[in-house]
Amino acid sequence: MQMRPILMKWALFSDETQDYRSPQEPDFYDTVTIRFRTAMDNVDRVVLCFDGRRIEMKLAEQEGEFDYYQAEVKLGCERCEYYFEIISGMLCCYYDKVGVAKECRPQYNFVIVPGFKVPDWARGAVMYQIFTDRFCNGDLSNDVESGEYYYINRLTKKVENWDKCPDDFDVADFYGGDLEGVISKLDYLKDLGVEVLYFNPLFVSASSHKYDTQDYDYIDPHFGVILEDDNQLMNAGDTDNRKAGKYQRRVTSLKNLEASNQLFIRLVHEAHSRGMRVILDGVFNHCGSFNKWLDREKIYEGKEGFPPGAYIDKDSPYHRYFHFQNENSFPDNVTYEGWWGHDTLPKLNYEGSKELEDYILKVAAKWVSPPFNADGWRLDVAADLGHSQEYNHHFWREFRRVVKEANPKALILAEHYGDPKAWLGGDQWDSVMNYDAFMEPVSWFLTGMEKHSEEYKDYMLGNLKSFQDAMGHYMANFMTNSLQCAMNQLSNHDHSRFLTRTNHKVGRAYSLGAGAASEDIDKGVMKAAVVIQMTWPGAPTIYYGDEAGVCGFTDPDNRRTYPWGHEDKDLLEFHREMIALHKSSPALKRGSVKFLNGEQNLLCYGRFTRAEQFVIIVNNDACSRCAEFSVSPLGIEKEAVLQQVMYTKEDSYSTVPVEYKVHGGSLRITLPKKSSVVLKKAD
Ligand code: ARE
Ligand code: CA
Repeated sequence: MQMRPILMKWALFSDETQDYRSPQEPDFYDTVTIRFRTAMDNVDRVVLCFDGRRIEMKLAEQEGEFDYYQAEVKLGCERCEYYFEIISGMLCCYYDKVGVAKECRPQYNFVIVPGFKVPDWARGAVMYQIFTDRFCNGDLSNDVESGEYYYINRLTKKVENWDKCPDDFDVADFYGGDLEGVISKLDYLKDLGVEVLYFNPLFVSASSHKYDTQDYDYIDPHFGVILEDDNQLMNAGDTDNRKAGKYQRRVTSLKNLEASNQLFIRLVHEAHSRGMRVILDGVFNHCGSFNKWLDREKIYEGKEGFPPGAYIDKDSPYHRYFHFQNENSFPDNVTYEGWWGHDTLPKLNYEGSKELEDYILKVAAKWVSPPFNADGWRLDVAADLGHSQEYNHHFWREFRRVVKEANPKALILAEHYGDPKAWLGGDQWDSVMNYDAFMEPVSWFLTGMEKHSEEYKDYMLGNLKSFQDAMGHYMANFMTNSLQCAMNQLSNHDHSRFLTRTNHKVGRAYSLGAGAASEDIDKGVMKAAVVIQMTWPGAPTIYYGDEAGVCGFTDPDNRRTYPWGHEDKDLLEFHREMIALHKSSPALKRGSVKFLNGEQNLLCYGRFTRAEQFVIIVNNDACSRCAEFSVSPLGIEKEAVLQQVMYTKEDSYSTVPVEYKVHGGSLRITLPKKSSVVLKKAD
């Protein structure tokens, strides 16, 4: 009897990308072809264990060093799970989403949900997050004025110096950024390579961050349009209220509100005409205390057409929109529930009012429909919504139904910390802001900084094993179509900026100055991070200004203004190059991913399809390192040439092509300290 060679575990592969499952996003009752790769002539059998059935896979193709096994399955309308059993002589092992395993691991099974599709445009799309007040001031006439109104007992302040860092408490500080400013920079963003704009909240609200919605039906006129005439008219009638600090001057003018919505329509139109999409921040767990439903600030009290708010009167038609601890404390009932105790963020009581649910669902559909035509929602604190898990899931199912009905191509992307599986089963969200399987591991691998605590954890810095384990585990929480549109960020408005994190002691950078130069940062590490971001499965999302070298500790320092005119040109050009590379490569946008043999501080992985292969290596060490590893798992031939398409080190980068030869399947390369390379298999 002929002895079989040992089982080549490195060659075993399958995932939920197009190469190994077609169609990748099957419909109800579709027939799906599932493939599995092994080394050539290396195994006896591959069994597809599909929903309790054992299906013998057939050897369908031999190519290069591999055998491709194949099986077809007919779907119904239910979710199914599968994994593979590989048998070679006496040996048997399993293959699931995380890779080869000795035992079955049901939590890592591959999953098919018939009919679950994410918007095609969102998969691997390059997104750009804009905190509008701080991005660009395109219209001076709509600026919030100093002393215009009170917000949490503090008068609004117009910050006259665009380059000044935000103060400690800056929710009532306004820099004047607006939609006109964004429109004026659309060509800049297009040129950078951006495909999707994600806006922090834009609806009427008294704060600079606008997570406390005053009115879900209109864009805030300070971001939109303020017509002079209206201001004068409104001021005249309300001097007393204003003196008493109660009156928010401009936003209640219908003319301003409608003009602002018109400007938003123009913005979306301008973005669409450049091939860019627009997604909005949907803050539906809570509204703002300024909202007419509560009217804590008594803005609407006594005005024609406005019934009393729930704060003021127990008989308010909005009473059941909120949850009051003490039902006998009217008027001025301060016992309403606030999100995480914030009294500016009254939690909406959906279980108490079907009318409220209907209203918010209408809002959800309205903004993704003509004439507004937004392309989707990012959902604030989405897991907190409602008072029970049961209601929460009910709401998101309804939300998906109405949004997709209104606009089948709309994206539904939730903010979520923790395990998102319960919402990613195909019936609720498309995907999430990717903290666990992106921002967090990338941050501590490269900087030692833990985003959750903004603390420096020495033992996490360069810890490859933890990085691979975390990524493997958390990525398996997603079906691959969800993962492909997960929002992969290095920074955002809730966490310190990545460039600041590279100083390993985040707090120190706090408000040192607008430019990067004064801060003890490491651009080499930033570039390595962007290399990972642009070559990792998901939708790479740039937080405005990161590409220009903006620094900042966590909220509010992470909301510094965009440094127009004094951008870090080197970082900016580098972003442009990396984005272009990402966009031009199907393997980077939608291909498979596989770790290659790395070591402490040396991260090696591949992105690949059957047609295109990339090798990415990051040396995060403080000294130069030599890496030697096999690239065969990516399907690269034993003797091949790899072309360097990007090389980064401390203060420079290069796209000059350099050839690397693969010998006997193995690649040998030396990288200086804090550097990275992206290599592409030459055609
Ligand atoms: C304001 C001030 C802050 C101050 C805070 C508390 O700006 O400086 O520290 O009040 O007094 C919005 C504004 C914030 C504002 C907040 C409250 O953007 O500026 O803070 O409202 O008025 C957790 C949640 C997560 C949430 C963050 C903020 O899980 O959902 O906290 N993120 C969303 C938005 C925010 C927004 C809100 C919620 C409220 O993205 O911008 O805040 O609508 C760890 C934990 C996470 C925690 C995270 C960040 O990683 O694991 O659970 O997120 O830290 O703190
Ligand atoms: Ca302005």
